Amino acid sequence: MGEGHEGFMRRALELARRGWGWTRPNPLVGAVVVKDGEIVGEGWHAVRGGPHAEEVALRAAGARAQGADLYLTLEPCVDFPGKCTPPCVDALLAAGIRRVIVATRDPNPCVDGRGLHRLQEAGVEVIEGVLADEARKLNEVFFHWIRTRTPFVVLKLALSLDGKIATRTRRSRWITGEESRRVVHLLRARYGAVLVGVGTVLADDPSLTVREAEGPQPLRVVLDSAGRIPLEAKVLSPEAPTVVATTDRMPDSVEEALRGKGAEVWRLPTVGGEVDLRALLRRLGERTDSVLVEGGSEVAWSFLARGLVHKIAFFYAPLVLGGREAVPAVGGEGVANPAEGIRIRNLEVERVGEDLLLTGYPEASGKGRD
Ligand code: AOF
Ligand code: ZN
Repeated sequence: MGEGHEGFMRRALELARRGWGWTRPNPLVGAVVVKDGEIVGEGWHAVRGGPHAEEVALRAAGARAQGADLYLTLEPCVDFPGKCTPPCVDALLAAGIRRVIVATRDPNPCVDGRGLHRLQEAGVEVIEGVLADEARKLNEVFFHWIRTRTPFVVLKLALSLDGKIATRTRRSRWITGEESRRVVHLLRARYGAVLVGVGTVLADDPSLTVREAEGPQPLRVVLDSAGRIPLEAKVLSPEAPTVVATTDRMPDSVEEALRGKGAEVWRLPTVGGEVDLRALLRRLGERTDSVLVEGGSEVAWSFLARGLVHKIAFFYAPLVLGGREAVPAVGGEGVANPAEGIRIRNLEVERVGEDLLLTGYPEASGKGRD
């Protein structure tokens, strides 16, 4: 696998990122057409329902695509029921592409190797696996959702160095800096839904919209088993849709009032009197590909303890709050023994302004711990 392949694939990945936030639940895809060592066409998937990356790049290349190489961050698609664009494999063959270099296969069960197979059958050379890890990471949401039809769950917390998300007087504004807050808005645009517990609504009254970044508004979800959400809560504002996830404990009058404010009310099965999070995720997966869980402390533990978090994003501020009555980042029962703790794999650290952003993947995610 030569340097040249990686260079062009890196460019394709860069192009793919331009669709950030707009393609869900479809993947981020980039395409580069190369003839005699030079780029003669580029494309990316810009918006859900719009043309695929391949189509855009082939159109840009025009007749120069004849006999050229095509670099793709994802296997090209084939025809399948319910699809809204023409299959890319046919377009590649019609354009006379000689060789296709892909980063990864498309895990969509309707594609899953069929695209590559059809190319090979038609005599097109296929090289697979160039920058595969980068490509899988770029589309970690799509890879999860297309296989499970449940959302990719990211737990985001803003905490002090000593692990608190609010002071002893329950105040949390602001622990992290402005840059971190801007990054959070970018995350809200990327992920399809944002979720908080009703405790956070009562304590902070967040609006959970995207304001400090370019991007689509997420679906807002409030976990509220008993129906305690105030009707004047900012999360019920009209700028973005809202779901209140509840149980039969919510009085009918509250449900009616919430509907009157434009919110959807989902009465879900329960576990120990609270909303069954697995049932919630199954229903949410019919609507979107991902959810950013923004707390609070009890909600964080509920998701983590059940093995329902796929990724964490913890923003640490260079600040110590102290206080035995302060709110810990993660509440609940916790574990009795350090060996039972939830281990985080592939931890990465980056600086965001004065803060540190730690990302990683909880080990037991998806398997379930309860
Ligand atoms: C995209 N953009 O650039 C590529 C995709 O409904 P459709 O016709 O847009 O097809 C969506 C599927 O096509 C998607 O789930 C994925 O399997 C495949 N590839 N999708 O949105 C692209 N190359
Ligand atoms: Zn396609």
